[in-house]
Amino acid sequence: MEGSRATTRRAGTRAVGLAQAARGRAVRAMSGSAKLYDIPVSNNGARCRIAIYAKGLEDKIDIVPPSDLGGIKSEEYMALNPKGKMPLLITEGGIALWESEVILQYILDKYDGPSFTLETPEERALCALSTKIFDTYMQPIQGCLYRVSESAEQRASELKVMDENLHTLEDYCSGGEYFCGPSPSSADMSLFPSFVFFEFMLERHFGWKDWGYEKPKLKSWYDNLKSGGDGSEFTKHTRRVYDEIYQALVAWEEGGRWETTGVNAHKKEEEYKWVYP
Ligand SMILES: N[C@@H](CCC(=O)N[C@@H](CS)C(=O)NCC(=O)O)C(=O)O
Repeated sequence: MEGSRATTRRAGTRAVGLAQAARGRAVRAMSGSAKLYDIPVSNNGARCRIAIYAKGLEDKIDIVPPSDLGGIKSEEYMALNPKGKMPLLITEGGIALWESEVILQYILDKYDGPSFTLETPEERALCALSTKIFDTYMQPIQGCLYRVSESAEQRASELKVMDENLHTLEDYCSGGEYFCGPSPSSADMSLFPSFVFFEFMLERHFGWKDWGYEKPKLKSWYDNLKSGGDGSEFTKHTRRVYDEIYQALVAWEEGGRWETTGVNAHKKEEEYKWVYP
């Protein structure tokens, strides 16, 4: 796809028509070095940032803010990602890729260096399943922890589903150093950044004593990736992403986010359950 077939059109213009896109061909933007549009607080984008750091790709993929294209809801950005969300990858050849798991798998597949592929089909299936559980049942409602919600009832019911799915993930966590066992995989990259949200928000803003109650495997996995220690190269990168997200969440907190999004007001409605267990 790279090289001669790459278009030279500016990012933001529709490089192929809708009919061509509809035939399953990728939307192309500009060619040149790859660009990941993302910001530090973005937990979905962070799975791609871990891959970029862990494969040593910072000179091959520039991480730039969506504001370079006028922001995620600008016409220019939405021509490249019609959902208006981060992350967005423009490949070296000018293909616009979105959905963080698709971008992550592309980065792991495309570039030299460790592929983080697990050894057996069963391990790989469990890695994919763990990520799918999060992306299908948690990611779409994680906003209940920090965004405006229609009502306290809706926020509380989504919080309950989050809690249930944390228990489901506990069942699939290896209990070893990494999510799927002794080796790091894409499941670590995909899940860890969101657990930075969970620890921060459930304990500091929802008053949970322990975000990982009754989930010893998830806790020890998370603590390992958060530690950045023990001589493991991989945990240095997860720790780096932890710091990026944590600092951004502190800035949200200082800006009064849990007040302005109505979380604090909802928590006063005592007929709903906010603190687990
Ligand atoms: N399923 C998408 C979710 C993307 C997503 O929700 N991204 C967040 C940042 S982590 C975002 O752009 N939020 C802003 C918005 O929805 O307006 C993915 O995995 O890429």
